[in-house]
Amino acid sequence: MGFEFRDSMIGDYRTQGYLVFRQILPPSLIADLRRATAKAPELARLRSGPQAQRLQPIAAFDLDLGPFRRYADLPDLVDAVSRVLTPRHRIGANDFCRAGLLLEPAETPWCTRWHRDLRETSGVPDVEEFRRVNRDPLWFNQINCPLYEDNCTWFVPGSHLRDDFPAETAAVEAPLPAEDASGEERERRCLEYTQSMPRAERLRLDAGDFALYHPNAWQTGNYLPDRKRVTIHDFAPTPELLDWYERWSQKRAEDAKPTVEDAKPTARRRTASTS
Ligand SMILES: O=C(O)CCC(=O)C(=O)O
Repeated sequence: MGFEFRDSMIGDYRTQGYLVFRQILPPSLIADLRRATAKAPELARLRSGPQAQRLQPIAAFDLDLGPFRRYADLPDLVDAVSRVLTPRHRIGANDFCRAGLLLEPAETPWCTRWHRDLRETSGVPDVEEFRRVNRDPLWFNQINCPLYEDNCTWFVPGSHLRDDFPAETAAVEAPLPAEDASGEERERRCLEYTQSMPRAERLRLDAGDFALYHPNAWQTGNYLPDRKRVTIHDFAPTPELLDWYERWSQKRAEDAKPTVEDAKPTARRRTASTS
């Protein structure tokens, strides 16, 4: 059965922080997107090595964006996103300026640490503003749209609406597998690590599903080299959210600029600080 919108999805998304539109992409579009992304793993590995996990932004690479534009304009998808978020949230805004492709590693299993994408400490343009918009379930959003079955993403439902629990911060720090462990040991340890987060759920996605989720909820990814992955990683911004990211980028660039103090010779700085 194809995708059908249910009104309960609107409330589910706000309280859980994620939602999956099952089989919303038609097979013909999946085929076109698979063709358009066929060389993405090679491009990503040439650029970042065999364990590359993403190619981003797609607009910076020699990929046919035609099928991506058809995905962004898909009537069922535009309708579902506008009902769960608002009609002002549009996929493909700014011609996929932040969209990427999530890929499987070529050599060995690995996982990222549990994280929230953005926190007050992420160099946000205005901390008070961030506190307010971050508790609005519709302000930030992220998308995973798999072109092949994808079981990599893990998520803690409801965590977008609250601060961290102590058991969660402890789970983040649990040990990850050693670099030189065997593939099977790494696979087992990464799985145990992701499962150790209280209330964590795995997003079990099939080709053509569309997961919408809050990027500042607890999330992680667990990756196996023998499970092909090509998943569109995207967002559906409003003009205000695009502006927020622009201000965030500018603030981070300013924060990264060396200060006069940084430019002083190290010995002089050491003397000054002890005098
Ligand atoms: O690979 C994934 O699906 C996880 C993505 C993730 O953790 C992130 O975007 O920060």
